[in-house]
Amino acid sequence: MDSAVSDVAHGVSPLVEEDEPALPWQTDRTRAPIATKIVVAGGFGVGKTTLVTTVSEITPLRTEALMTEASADTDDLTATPDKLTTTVAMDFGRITLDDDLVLYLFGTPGQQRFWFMWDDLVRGAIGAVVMADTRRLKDCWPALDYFESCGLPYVVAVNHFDGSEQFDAEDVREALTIPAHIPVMIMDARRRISAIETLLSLVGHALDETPE
Ligand SMILES: Nc1nc2c(ncn2[C@@H]2O[C@H](COP(=O)(O)OP(=O)(O)OP(=O)(O)O)[C@@H](O)[C@H]2O)c(=O)[nH]1
Ligand SMILES: [Mg+2]
Repeated sequence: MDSAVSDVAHGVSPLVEEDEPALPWQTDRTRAPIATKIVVAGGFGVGKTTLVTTVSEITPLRTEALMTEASADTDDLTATPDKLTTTVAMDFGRITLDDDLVLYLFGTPGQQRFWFMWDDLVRGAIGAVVMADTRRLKDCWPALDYFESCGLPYVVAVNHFDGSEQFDAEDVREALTIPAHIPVMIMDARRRISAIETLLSLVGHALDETPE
């Protein structure tokens, strides 16, 4: 699929081909922007803060705290040996798509001791991105269970880490037994285009799932 967005840090190019004339609704500046809330969830250290930071057009709010040896037994750093901090409340960022769709992004904390905050973080959200790392797929189970049980639309985004084996999205779907109607995609949370395509997929899926 041709990418619909630019890879620059600020401003997102219109979702139309260059030689395609803009439709009247696309140039109507009087339309009020639609604001939506999206949650970015997943296991510890899977790249939630990275995703929010990569796409945000404002300076993202981050609540990182240094990790100490006290967490060594609970937080496995084998997959991310350079990781020094963890999110202790939430990440917050904003991205405007197509001039009038504003996504407010809320990244969850990954450590299990902060899961009690999820009920507050998801309130009012239209959907969630559940991030997964193929080296530790089971870490995303709690997030999958959570969104399945509360009925919030979600997509699964496999954050591909350098050096890890690359799998097809369909292999990941099978491994996690994700139903056919839920999008599963391979992405890179450090690449703006890739992260925005994940968000667009979630918005499309949430629209499909939400009754008029
Ligand atoms: N190679 C690679 N590294 C990544 C990618 N995404 C994140 N990282 C790195 O992986 C580490 C974890 O990233 P974070 O964004 O802090 O993960 P998180 O899910 O917010 O972590 P917690 O809030 O502690 O649960 C950081 O050191 C990132 O630089 C990726 O796509 N590829
Ligand atoms: Mg984080």
